[in-house]
Amino acid sequence: MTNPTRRNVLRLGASLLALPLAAATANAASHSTSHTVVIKGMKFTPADLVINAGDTVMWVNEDSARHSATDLNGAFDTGLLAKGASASLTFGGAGTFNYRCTPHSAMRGTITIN
Ligand SMILES: [Cu+2]
Repeated sequence: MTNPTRRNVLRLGASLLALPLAAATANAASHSTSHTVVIKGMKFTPADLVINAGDTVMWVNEDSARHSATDLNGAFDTGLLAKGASASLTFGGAGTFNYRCTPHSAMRGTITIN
């Protein structure tokens, strides 16, 4: 556990935080869940993830190549993650986000928040 793994904690931008916070907060307090998306073999697994508002998604890169999870509309960007690095993001409101890896445009994923 002495490996200096880089870990980013991200928050969604102002536009998304403006979504109903009361509902998201109540949900987070009662049954917030953490989900992991593994980046390996030049793909996101699971590529399509359905979560509840208030849940956290952590992307972990297990490839030698550096990858990112970057929303197509600019809502979030993990930045490039080296092998073994991870980034976490908490989603506050309902919606669907389509994201890709910045250097590898064929790598695609979606996060759907209920
Ligand atoms: Cu990539």
